[in-house]
Amino acid sequence: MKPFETKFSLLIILFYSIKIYSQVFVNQSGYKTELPKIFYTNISASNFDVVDSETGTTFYNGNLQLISSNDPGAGMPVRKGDFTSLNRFGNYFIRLNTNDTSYHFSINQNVYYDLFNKSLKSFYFQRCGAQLLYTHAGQYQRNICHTGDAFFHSSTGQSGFKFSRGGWHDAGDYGKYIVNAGISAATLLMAYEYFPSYFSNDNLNIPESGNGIPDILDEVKYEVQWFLTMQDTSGAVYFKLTKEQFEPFVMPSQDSGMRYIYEKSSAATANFISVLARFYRVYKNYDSTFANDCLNAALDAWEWLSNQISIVPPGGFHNPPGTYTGEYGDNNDFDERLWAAAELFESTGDQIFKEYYEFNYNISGLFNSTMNWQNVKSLAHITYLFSKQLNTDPIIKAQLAASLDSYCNSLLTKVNANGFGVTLNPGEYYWGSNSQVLNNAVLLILSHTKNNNLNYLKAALEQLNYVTGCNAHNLSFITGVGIKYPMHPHHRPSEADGIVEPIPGLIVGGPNQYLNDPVLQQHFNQNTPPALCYIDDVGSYASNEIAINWNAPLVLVSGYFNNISTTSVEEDNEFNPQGFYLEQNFPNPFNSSTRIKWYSPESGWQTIKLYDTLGRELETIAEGYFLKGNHSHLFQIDSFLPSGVYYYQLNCGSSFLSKKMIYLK
Ligand code: 9MR
Ligand code: ZN
Repeated sequence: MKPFETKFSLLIILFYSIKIYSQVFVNQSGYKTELPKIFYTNISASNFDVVDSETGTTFYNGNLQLISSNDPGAGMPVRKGDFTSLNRFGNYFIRLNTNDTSYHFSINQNVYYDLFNKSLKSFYFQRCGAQLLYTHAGQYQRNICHTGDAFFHSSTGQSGFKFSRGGWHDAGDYGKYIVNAGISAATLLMAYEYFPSYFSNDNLNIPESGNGIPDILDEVKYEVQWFLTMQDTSGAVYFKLTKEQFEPFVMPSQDSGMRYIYEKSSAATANFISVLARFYRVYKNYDSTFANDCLNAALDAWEWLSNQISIVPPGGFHNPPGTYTGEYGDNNDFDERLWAAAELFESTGDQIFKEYYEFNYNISGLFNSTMNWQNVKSLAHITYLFSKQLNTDPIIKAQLAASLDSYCNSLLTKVNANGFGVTLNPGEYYWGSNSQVLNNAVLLILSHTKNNNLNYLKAALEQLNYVTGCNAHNLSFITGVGIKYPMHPHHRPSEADGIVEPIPGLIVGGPNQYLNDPVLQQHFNQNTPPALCYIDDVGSYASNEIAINWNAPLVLVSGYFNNISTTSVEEDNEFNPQGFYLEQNFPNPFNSSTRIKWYSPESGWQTIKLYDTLGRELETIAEGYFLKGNHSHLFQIDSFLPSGVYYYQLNCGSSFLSKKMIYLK
């Protein structure tokens, strides 16, 4: 090495190590107006400025709070800064009094739009048996794959071919597994079912966009159609469709060789029931024929399942000799059956399913775990707790609500014990830990809708903050979202397509203290703080792979925060210390003769201004000295303004409140 090169690489190393060890961790997606705004740092500074990145003007300064001098998760000191009350739309960075700075981020109403869209669109990029066209996939266009799906594996005792094209590739590999697809599809359906107005977009630019059906349902239908092919005439459902070995890192269309359907399983059958019963409910208003086919398939599956006294195959599915693809091993199908019964009850109101759930619901406790592919008990309980059936048992519902509340309280305890506000204790950084964090956020959000406890909402937001950059890696764990994100996910198309940028919107598994792959073992050991056991290396399948069941809760949580109406938030003093009230206009859309109403807690000079979705000020709607009390103003706007989404913001002194409006000429 020449002396010059040595010096140069030393410099790089020095720079790199400074970057690693002293940092300011922000949500790289940005901070939504009116919601809490928290960041973290491991630098021992005492205060911080929030600086407008265009003008250099400081708009906020505050003190840092020492959370932990040695955080047990991340093994570093953690300080926290809070700039919640800064509601001015703009682009900023944090500057500590030590002069250390953060990545740039924005404050506006739309910061989660990109994250939400990309995370949902990523399911389209996982489609199997379809060509992805340039119009929908852009540079990630690719040829059709796996048209030969699939042949029965000899372990099924059957032979020959069963048409089973379609569905999503499970993860970084090209396999398709009913069990894992079950929680994934169900979580997307849950998002739509509980928050329909948040998840009704039909403009995601997938092939079905613009067909009048929400894209999230179109995307799930793509999976559901594959589910239907995995059912046997007996009603039972086959466990998975994969090769015997994981594929080489080639594009899906280049992946040749036999793919097999593996044996029937009770866990797969129960997952199938839950998804199809749920799909029926949300889809019947769009296409009742297809929806009924789904319900009937679910009922046939139940018919088979209810005749199996114990788990099928005995001990749960295991790979037969010679097969090394994913196993999704689970020797207990109690929770899957309970969930299937709850979904069928919700879809049919039938006494049989009601009794099954009510007889069994408390056998292994109520809410005492967060859902994951292996344990879906909480999904069963959620369905009953949120049931719209009239004949539910009010006592059971009350028990479930109380149990969910106390479970969410235990999540708050974890938040408080963790330097970064994450719902993981040391020991809980398992394979796919990021999805556990997000599923915890799902429970917090659902519980908040029941009891309006704002601490749950704040905690849910902290979980989203964590995966978008408020973590010890100073990394957004989602490809293509934020500034620094994984560039080498264990995802075959992202690696094989020859494009530097990975396919966007995919969340990686995240820190895994159990070091379940050779790359993790090479870089870390059991003394590594659990939250640090992550590496952006394509070989680290146990920390840097992507998977549909990890992306699904990201869709729910980011879509929720993208759309959340802050009305409930404003009514709370914690979020609105000044007591302002700006009435959300119903019906939204707006037209140029909509009356805007607000309440001023004090007299003073007040303005209402109009902004576009990028936070650019367009014009002043109203301005003047207003007395304490109720006011209203007729929205009068210049005729140049095109129809679209805007924000209007009420401003008095240092207080701001904003609302989204859909303006229709
Ligand atoms: O997500 C699964 C994780 O919980 C398990 O610990 C791990 C090992 O069994 O398997 C993970 O699932 C993988 C599946 O088996 C095959 N496709 C990729 C999945 C994500 O890594
Ligand atoms: Zn495929």
